[in-house]
Amino acid sequence: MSVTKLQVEFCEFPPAVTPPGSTNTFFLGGAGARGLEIEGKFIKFTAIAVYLEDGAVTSLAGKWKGKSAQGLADSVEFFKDIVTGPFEKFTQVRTILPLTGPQYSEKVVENCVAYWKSIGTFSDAESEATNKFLEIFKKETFPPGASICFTQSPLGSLRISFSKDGSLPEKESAVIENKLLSEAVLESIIGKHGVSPEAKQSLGARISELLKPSSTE
Ligand code: HCC
Repeated sequence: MSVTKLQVEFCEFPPAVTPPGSTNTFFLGGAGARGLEIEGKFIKFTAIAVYLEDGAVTSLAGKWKGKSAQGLADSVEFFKDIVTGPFEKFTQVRTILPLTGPQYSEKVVENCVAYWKSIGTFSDAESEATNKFLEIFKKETFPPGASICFTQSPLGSLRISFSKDGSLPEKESAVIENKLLSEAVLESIIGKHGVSPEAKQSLGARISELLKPSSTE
């Protein structure tokens, strides 16, 4: 597959990876910064890359082939199909500014819970899974350039791993078996109210290109 690498601030994301906890190859679907507006200035906190298992292209083609970059980037359903599709996903979050484990994980959990409330689901299993998630991050610190990695299987396991730089961790630090949490972590980044509109634009443009009739025949 012909995909390029991407650079977000000082973070370079290679075009293809084999993530921890998987034997498959994944392509770089898209990447972008996650920032916050602070006193009128857009401050970039993290750089987020979303990789998809190679089989994702065939899976997405049926419904999305021939759609424009903007058509995909603006479609809530397109991102839903990425989040819930029957292929593995790998998300690499790199810190641009330093964050502590609790700072990062509390934000993620807050967004996941908001998402579940919006779709009317939230049970003891999710409450337990989010507690486990917070526990895993409790003692971590992320200096600039560190990586927080999530390998999401379509069956619902969420593998979490860390590295102090851009290199991929050899093995995962923890696994949480909860499908809704695994999906919500990615949904909170690229879903309807996702924290990285830049990553959504990037995914729309690159996947539109990959699904161009000429490049998939
Ligand atoms: C999420 C929510 C947040 C992030 C994410 C997924 C994220 C957090 C950045 O990747 C951040 C910035 C400033 C803070 C705390 C966290 O990248 O004070 O669902």
